[in-house]
Amino acid sequence: MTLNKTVIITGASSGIGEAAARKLTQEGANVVLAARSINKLKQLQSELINNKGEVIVRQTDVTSLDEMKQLAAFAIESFGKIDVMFNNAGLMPLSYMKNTKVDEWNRMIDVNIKGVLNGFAAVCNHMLARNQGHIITTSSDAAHKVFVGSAVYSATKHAVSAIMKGLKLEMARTDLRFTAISPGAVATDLTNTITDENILKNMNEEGMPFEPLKSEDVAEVVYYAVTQPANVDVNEIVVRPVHQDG
Ligand code: NJP
Repeated sequence: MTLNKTVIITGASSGIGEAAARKLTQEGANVVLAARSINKLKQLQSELINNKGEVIVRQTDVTSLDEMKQLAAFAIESFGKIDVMFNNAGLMPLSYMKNTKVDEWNRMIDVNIKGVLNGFAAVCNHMLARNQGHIITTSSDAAHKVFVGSAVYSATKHAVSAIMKGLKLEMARTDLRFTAISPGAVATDLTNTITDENILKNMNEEGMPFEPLKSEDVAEVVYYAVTQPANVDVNEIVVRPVHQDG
């Protein structure tokens, strides 16, 4: 069965977004890949060329509402509709609060929270006019917990959780759907944004005591959410490695 959907994926230049692009185009979805690294997007586009679904790319910074609106317009121009907005872009520069990495706090607020709001704002009118559409957001198990070093990251993901719950409540009389996917540890480049020496030292000393998920595992969850019947709204999925202890 071909997945006859148009899906915008933010943060598609690596990790979970890239894996979702692979999976969804294999299944026939047309995808619009967005991130700041345009060369990585073009490279991925060329790798996916033989998949069933079509791939187009657009350099987009999710913190810019204008760029997000242009991304949505580009998707509609190219494929005639947007079925799914996958708000996946994010960063996780964990740090101790005492080290006052204010720029990193602000950056997480801009990308992880405002980026998600911009994603919704960019497609809201289109989806409401069609009374059809699906907002999927990569949240985190950090939306359900706080650990030392995660205060601001967890705050951004708690905010994502509140936004997704608010959308679901407000839109319950429409046919729009809302899914927050909260992964545990996934092997991606996400930790590359960490600059706090204390956190890096701890990470190096402790290592990871269990095998993380692969991006492909999370891509399967995205596929599950988008392939449910129209009357089924999967609102929240928490998915962790089998040996991660919550
Ligand atoms: O990480 P990574 P993931 N505008 O670093 C993009 C959540 N999560 O796949 O712009 C647009 O490979 C960046 O692209 P570029 C996490 O919070 C993960 O793990 O070219 N895009 C890249 O494509 C995040 O929400 C884990 O630099 C921007 C992508 O974001 C999501 O998973 C656990 C951007 C990051 O890809 C995907 O992250 C968890 C901007 N301003 C939640 N800034 C995990 N990996 O363990 C960044 O609970 N990007």
